[in-house]
Amino acid sequence: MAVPTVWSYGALRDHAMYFAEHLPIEDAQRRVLMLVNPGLQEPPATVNTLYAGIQILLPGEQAPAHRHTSNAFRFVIEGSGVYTTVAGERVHMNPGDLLMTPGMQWHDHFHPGDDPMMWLDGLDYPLINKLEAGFHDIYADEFQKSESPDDISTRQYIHGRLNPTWLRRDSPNTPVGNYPWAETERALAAIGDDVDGCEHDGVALEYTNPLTGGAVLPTIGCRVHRLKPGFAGRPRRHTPSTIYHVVRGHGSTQVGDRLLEWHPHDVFVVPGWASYQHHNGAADDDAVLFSYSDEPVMRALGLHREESL
Ligand code: 1HN
Repeated sequence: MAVPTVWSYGALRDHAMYFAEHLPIEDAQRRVLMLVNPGLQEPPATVNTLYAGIQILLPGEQAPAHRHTSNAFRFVIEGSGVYTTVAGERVHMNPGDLLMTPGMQWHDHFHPGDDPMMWLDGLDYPLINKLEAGFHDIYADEFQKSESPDDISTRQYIHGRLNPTWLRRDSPNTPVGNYPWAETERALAAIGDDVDGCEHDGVALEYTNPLTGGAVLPTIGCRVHRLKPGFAGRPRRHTPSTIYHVVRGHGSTQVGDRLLEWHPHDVFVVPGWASYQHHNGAADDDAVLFSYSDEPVMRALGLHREESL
């Protein structure tokens, strides 16, 4: 059973750097530190249905192309310069960007920049494996060729409410390649202090599929939360299991009987049906959290349930 856990970025970063120095990318294909929940070691998972991993890519390195049924996304932590090629399109990565790799789309990563780059990988592998639907293919060549204009799937949908009419597709996945951090900041700034937001989750915005208004992936919903200075959330519990990543600020979240203290870039989890209560630890600074959960699965199965405490 998943237990409330926090992983400190300082320790993760040191491990990732050590790993990058000692394990050639050619041997690893991907260098990912999986954040294994102490209550979910075999098979390993971060919460019941989802994984979180910290991936590191060094300047000059390439992670070769593959695809899998598992849906994935990346949330960039530090560095710049990397682009990931997803289904033939190069998608550039900068801190705070949320990039999509829906199931069965070929993807490889290349780092032409100057500094190590690290990001959070989110995947639904634990769910897909439990469903015995995990398939994985290796690309015939090592890397994909660029087949469309760079970042076009981001640029075509960047407005969010003005969408290309010629691209309506019947897909359970968002057509957006990247939700850039600059746009996320703009959305939070546009709201400012004029609303209180949610009494549990703060000013919480969901990243949506612009064609449906629904979640970005069939199994994973993503959000950004602004906890105003001094924010003290009201406790609640819900059936979705949630993984949080701290974008900036510091604070704590009481999860069941554990108090999880968090700082920039830490990762922590709120297991399904565990009570949680967020606190922004600063009286005059925002705390900003990114979160993802299996809420779309709970809703699709009629299992979504929540309770204010
Ligand atoms: C994967 O394919 C990636 O493509 C990252 O970057 C993390 C964790 C488990 C299984 C596959 C990637 C992964 C992964």
